[in-house]
Amino acid sequence: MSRIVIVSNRTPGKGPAAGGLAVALKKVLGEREGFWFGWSGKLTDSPEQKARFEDIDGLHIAQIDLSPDDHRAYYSGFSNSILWPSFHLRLDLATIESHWYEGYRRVNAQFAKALMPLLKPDDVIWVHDYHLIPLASELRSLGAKNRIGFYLHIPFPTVDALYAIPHHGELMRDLSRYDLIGFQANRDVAAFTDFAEHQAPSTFGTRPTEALDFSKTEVAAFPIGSDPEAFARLSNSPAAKKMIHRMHRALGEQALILGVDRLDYSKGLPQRVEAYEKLLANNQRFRRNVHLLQVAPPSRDTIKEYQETSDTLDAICGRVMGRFAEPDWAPLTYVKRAYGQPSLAGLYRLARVALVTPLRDGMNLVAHEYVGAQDPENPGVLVLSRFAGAAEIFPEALLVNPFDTDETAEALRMALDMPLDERKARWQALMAAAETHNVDDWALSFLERLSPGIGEAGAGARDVIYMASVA
Ligand code: ADQ
Repeated sequence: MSRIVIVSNRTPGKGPAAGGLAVALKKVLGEREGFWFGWSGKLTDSPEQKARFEDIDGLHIAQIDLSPDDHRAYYSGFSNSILWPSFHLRLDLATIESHWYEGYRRVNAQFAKALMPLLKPDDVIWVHDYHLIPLASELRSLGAKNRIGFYLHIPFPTVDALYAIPHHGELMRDLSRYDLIGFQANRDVAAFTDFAEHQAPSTFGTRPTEALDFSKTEVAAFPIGSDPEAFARLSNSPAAKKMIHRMHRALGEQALILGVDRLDYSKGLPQRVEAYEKLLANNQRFRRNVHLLQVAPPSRDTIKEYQETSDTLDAICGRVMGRFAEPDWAPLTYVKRAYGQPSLAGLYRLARVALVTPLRDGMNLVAHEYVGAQDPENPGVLVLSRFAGAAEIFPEALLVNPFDTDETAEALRMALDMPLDERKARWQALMAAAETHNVDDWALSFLERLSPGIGEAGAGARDVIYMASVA
């Protein structure tokens, strides 16, 4: 049977994997032959061109080091200061330095050169995310004929935002070298199709008459999910119970409103706290009866726009504290650190409302995890941004426009006032959707589409909600 080769920017580290994605892909690799390839996390002035193999937690992992300059241009530069903001429609936050593109391509070429000698002809290659868009092109130029799939974890941009990205024509040509492109949501498939069908030949061809040919590339939505049953179990684990106990002691009868996010401008954190401020301003009865806990570990904090988001959030949390806090009551707690999954599951379980309001998000796994961790007899309410891919999966959540803080404040009020019967009915529908879109089936459905037969056990569980073959 074909081996599976997973390629991502970073390879998983030692110890319990942080995210459901790493767990799911580990499971895929644990059940089949193959290996995971990526950057080791080490920087060195003259990196070896050959990959090192290491077994970590029973996984075969092949890694390369990068030079500090290349890494800066590829990771903080082109990937996270140009592609991330543009794909999230935040062109105002993009910083463009033209030399970053060369570093981005150099690292992709370095990945390809180190990966190529490790490949067998029938290996199936699954490339993850925006850092590695050119990888298939680079591999093909070295002679790879393998099936290669690409999965984009973040949203695909509108055509206008795409045009704002330097070298977008080359990047789109790179995408056409994949056999399968997977997106999170129908929204992304539609944006890609819009580009592919309406591309102006004079803009995208190497010559004025040459349009890009996507006829050999299949494009489909494969919405990622979590492992809701694992979160249900975790929410009853000793670590979760300890967290619940600790929070109970601090909160008493106050209803907990919870936000859990990386500290990223795409997550809409300042807008969220502003909505909470409006809830307290408009509804005196909630003061002393609710508490917002926002957990937001720093992320990409060498990038200026991330530091600015952190400063803005500090300021707005301070403002809400100054406006509403009393000597014996604080309206919110803001914790800038990461927690293990069991502690998070405890927080999810206790929270009467999850406030998941990104301005734009590929999927948003926190929404899935929250649903999985609820008590079926007394579930909480999910307030969810309509601009998260998760909104397509969870129409029974209270869907809001996160830019409209009045609307979010009103959704918070509705969530806090929602009767038990309605909470249960909504949660049952949400849980059914979270189970349908679980992360294991997601991985198998992508692999099965990329290489029919490879998913085996998972083949029957395929759940692709939309498919467009772009000719
Ligand atoms: P992210 O932008 O990182 O992922 P998200 O989908 O919410 O966003 O996943 C975050 C993960 O990190 C969750 O599993 C969550 O439990 C964990 N996490 C967040 N805060 C944490 C904390 N304080 N402590 C511990 N863990 C924490 C990108 C895309 C998303 C897409 C995912 C997966 O931006 O849209 O859903 O990939 O494809």
